[in-house]
Formats: sequence, C-alpha cells, structure tokens
Amino acid sequence: MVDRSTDISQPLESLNDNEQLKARSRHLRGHIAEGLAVSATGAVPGDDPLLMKFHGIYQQDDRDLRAERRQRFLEPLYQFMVRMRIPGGQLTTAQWQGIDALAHRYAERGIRITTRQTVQLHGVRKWHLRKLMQGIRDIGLDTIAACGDDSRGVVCGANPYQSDVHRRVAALARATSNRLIPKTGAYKEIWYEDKAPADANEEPVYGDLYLPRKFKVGFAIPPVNDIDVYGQDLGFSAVVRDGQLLGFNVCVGGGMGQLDTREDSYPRLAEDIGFIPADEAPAFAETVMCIQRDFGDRKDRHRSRFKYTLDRLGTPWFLAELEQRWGKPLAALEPLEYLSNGDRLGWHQGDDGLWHATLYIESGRVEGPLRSQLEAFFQHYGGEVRLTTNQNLQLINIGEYEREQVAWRLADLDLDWRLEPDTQAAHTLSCVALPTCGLAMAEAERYTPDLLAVIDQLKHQHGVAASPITLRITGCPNGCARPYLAEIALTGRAPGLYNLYLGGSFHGDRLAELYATNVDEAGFIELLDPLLERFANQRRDGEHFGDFLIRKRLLDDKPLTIRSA
Ligand code: SRM
Ligand code: SF4
Repeated sequence: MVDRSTDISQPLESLNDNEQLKARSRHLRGHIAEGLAVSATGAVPGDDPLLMKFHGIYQQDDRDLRAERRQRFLEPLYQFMVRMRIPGGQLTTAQWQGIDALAHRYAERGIRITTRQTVQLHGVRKWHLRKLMQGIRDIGLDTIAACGDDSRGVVCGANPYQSDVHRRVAALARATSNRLIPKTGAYKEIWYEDKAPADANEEPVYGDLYLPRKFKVGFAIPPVNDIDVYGQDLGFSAVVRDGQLLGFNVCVGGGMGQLDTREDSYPRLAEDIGFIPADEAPAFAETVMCIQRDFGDRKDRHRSRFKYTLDRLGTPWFLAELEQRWGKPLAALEPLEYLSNGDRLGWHQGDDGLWHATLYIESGRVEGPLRSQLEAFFQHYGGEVRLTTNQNLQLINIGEYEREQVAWRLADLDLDWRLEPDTQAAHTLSCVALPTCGLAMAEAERYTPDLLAVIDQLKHQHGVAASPITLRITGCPNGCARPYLAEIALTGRAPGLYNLYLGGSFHGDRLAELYATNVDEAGFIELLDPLLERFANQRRDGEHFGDFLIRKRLLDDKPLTIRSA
C-alpha cells in the first residue's frame, strides 16, 4: 500500500535540512544581506549560500587554485556564479550588450550561454554582487528563481521556420515563467535595497517551504525537439495545424540527474499524458507544479524531483489528482512528430518572410576573440537576439532588405563559418564542469575541443563524417548537458575517466544506455571504433547511429569495463 500522505503536512523536524532552512528563511531572506557585509571572507557565511540559489546566485571557488591556496593557508578563492532568468532566451541587442558590459566589469570568463537558454556570469566577487544585480535590473532583467527549489527558467523552442507559432509559444513561455516565479520581496530588499514593507501574504502559491526541489518547464515546437521536451518535469509540445497553434500535448516527469552512488536515482523520460488548449498552458503549469509542491518528497532530497513523485505514487494517481484540481480530464493526445533535437544553424526564413541566423558557439562560451568579434558586430546590429538550449546564438527577425548587410558584416568579422560549422560540432553539447562547478569530477567544456577532434577523426576514418550524431559530455552524472538523451554521451567519474552511454535517439525520445564505466579517452575510442565501423557498413539509408545500435542489438552485450587511467 503506497503512503499518499504529504510530507508538507508532517512536523517540520521530520523534513530534511533544506526544508528547515527554507522554513526559517523568512521567504528567502535568511542573513544574506548581513553576509554580504562581512569583509573578513570572500564567502557568504553559514547556510545562506543555499538560499542565495533562489536568487540565481551560486557560491563557488576556483578549483584550479584550490590546492595552491590550501598550501599557502589561504581560504579558497570564493567567487559567485550569477544565472539570469531569460524565459524563451529572448533579448534585445541592448540587453546583450548590457550583459557584456556587466561581465567586463564584474565577472571573469566572459558570458556563458547555458543549456536552458539563459546566461551565466562566472567569477563574480562578493563585494560586486549587489552592483551586478542592480546592473542586471537596469537592463530589464533579473535572476530570481534561476536556481533553487522553484520553477526554473522556462525554455522555448528556437525553431526559426514557424514564425507566428513561434512568437505565440514564446509569449506563453514568458507568461508561464511570470506566473511561476516566487513573489517574495526578499529579492528587491537584498539586491536593490528596496525598503518597501513585505506583503502579508508573500508567497500565495509557494508557501513557506517553496518546492521540494527544482521544477523545469519547457515548450517545444515540432519537428524540432531542441529543448529536449522529454527531459523536462513538465513539457509542452506545440500542436500546429494549417499554420495555427491549436494547443499542446503535455508530458510529465522527465529529468536527467542521477547519483552514481544511489541505485534508486536515475534519468527518466517524461510521459505524454494528454492535450490542452494553448492559452491554458500557464495555469496548467501552476496546477501540475502545485501537485509536486504538495506531494514531492521533502525527507529524502535525492528522491524529491517530480519524476520520483510520479514513480512513487503512480501515473494513474497523478492523473486522478490532476483531474480533480484541473476540474476536467485532459483531451486525447494529438499526433505529432519530432525529427531532431539540434539547432538549425545558418540562415532560415520564417513563414512571415523575416530571416533568422543561428551562430554556433562552442559550449556556449563567449570569451576571447569571439567576444571581441561579437562586440564589434553588435555595435551595428539593431535587431533582436535569442539564446538556444543548444548553447547557440540566434540573430532574429531580420528583414529581407537588411539580410545582405548582416551577412557581409558576419563575414567581415570572420563569424560566418559559425553559420555552417562541421556536422559534429553542431550536434555536441557540454556542461561547464571545471574549474567553477563544485560537483565536477572530470572536465567537460574545456575538454570539448579535444573530444570533437577525436570523434571527428573516428568518423572520417569510417566514412561517416557527414552523419550527424548527438554527442554530449558532462563532468559528473547530474546531466546538465542532458547526456542521457544523446546517441553518444560521456559523464565524468574522475579526472580523465567517464561513463560511456550509447543509443539515445536523434530526436531525444529514448534514453541512452550505460555501455561502459570508467573509460579514458583510449578506452572509449576502442569501444566506439568497431561500432562506427559497423554503422558505416550496415546502416540503412538515413538511419541514425542510436537507432542503428538498437536495431542491431549492439548494446545487448555491454563491456561495462572498469578501467583505471
Ligand atoms: Fe545543472 C547543478 C550548471 C542545466 C541538472 N548545474 C548544477 C550546478 C549549479 C552545480 C551546483 O549545484 O553546484 C552547475 C553550475 C556549474 C557552473 O559552474 O556554472 C550547473 N546546469 C548547469 C548549466 C550551466 C550547464 C551548461 O553547461 O549550460 C545549465 C544551466 C541551466 C539554466 O540556465 O538554468 C544546467 N542542469 C541542467 C540540466 C539541463 C536542463 O535542465 O535542460 C539538467 C538536467 C535536467 C534535470 O534537471 O534533470 C541539470 N544541475 C543538474 C543537477 C541534477 C539535478 C537532479 O535532479 O539530480 C544538479 C545538481 C543538483 O541540483 O543537486 C545541477
Ligand atoms: Fe557541474 Fe555535473 Fe552539471 Fe557538469 S553536469 S555542470 S559537472 S553539476
């Protein structure tokens, strides 16, 4: 018999430490403001860094310098990562330039476009945080709920062909984000030094304990599954007929994160549950989020994501609860098809005649020469910008009359190759990992150029260089680059060692399988080599690598090697 009593109604002492911290935080205030004023350390003392995540800020330290600083009896080089909330990834050029200027002034390592279509600034010092947050406000952005136990940045497909539909879906993504953000006055009080008295009912939806864990919502526009809709806690797939947005097929319970140390943690694909009319999406998202608020696990934090709530209580239970709260059953799923999950790089014309150019940005990192080139480009570009969930940059809504000029300018600045990078780079994602991520066990972003060279070489050797294969690498099993949805994935275990996953689908609706553990570069080349050779010789016309591995049952016998470097 499944226990369906809610943790949220249990005595606070029986819940985990994070729940108790939230409860005593006075709606995310804690002692953050006091901690910012302590000049003896670059850190924010106590457990306030956990609360700062709700404000979009992570306390980190430069891991490259840890050992040296320890030897010199210095505290770690504390610094902060600041993640903005940019629903749907849409910015004006002035906002992009504003972010760049703030990064020059307060951050290190340039601008980082993330796998959830926003930007992160790394290496911010404590004494600059407030100035940075006010600078972000001044360009019309904020960072609230970019992290923490709340609804994170709502993502939206960046398919440039269907302009009208795309605009509507992006507007719904923004409306959903606005509806789901925390309402606490703490953010303005701490960062803007706003003295307005707090509202008596500060958090009408979240309550004192917020959510048991992060909750991710995304909107995809078929046939492009760029956002990986089946990796979202709540995914909306646009149903389009005759160029009109009818509504959304809804899926629930996706998630990537897992721990190598816990067998009861796992990546999970979201399940399709039914169809809703388009305008109902924001309210529907709130209803689903509130079910997770009330029934998510608040004792065992490692089992607190929505995917585990669904597996613990059962999808039939969830559907009954949803019907009761929503007031009606969901309509039947509409037929739709996904064909890819990468970005369509290069120039594309929307159905309203406007042009969009998607530029490849390796690992989403904008620094060094690329940063200077983009700075020069944006000085003479008045249009809009969109960030993609594949860490790329789109120049959007360019009129026919200005397209040629934009193209020349990109060519002059040596940015035009980014419209057509080689096939493999365009289908590769990597997470940040070292040196900033506190959870990284191996390199990801910094190893990506070498990894690409290795995989390109293997593909050339077997004559399959022109076949796109989704490739993803993360520095640990948490899955920030959604590795378990890729055809080939590496997740970090230790410096230079990775778990190798194979067999995800090209359009992101099948999980990859663990093929070998603890492999180094030589090890995964040795394992991939014969598989790519067979793919070259035995694939069907247009067949993707992941589908081939499954059809030929090549993952049935796994080496599951335990190697050491
Ligand atoms: Fe993530 C934690 C970076 C997308 C699953 N993620 C982290 C932290 C904050 C590390 C930490 O907790 O101290 C990383 C900061 C690294 C740094 O130095 O910047 C981090 N995650 C990222 C980003 C920047 C990766 C990137 O290279 O772009 C992405 C920022 C997204 C954003 O803009 O909001 C990012 N993270 C994801 C995704 C992909 C997605 O959402 O589409 C996932 C998998 C989907 C999911 O949530 O299941 C993801 N991140 C995690 C997890 C595992 C959560 C779990 O359920 O177990 C953690 C660890 C945690 O929360 O405890 C994590
Ligand atoms: Fe850090 Fe792991 Fe996420 Fe990479 S996957 S950014 S190493 S938490």
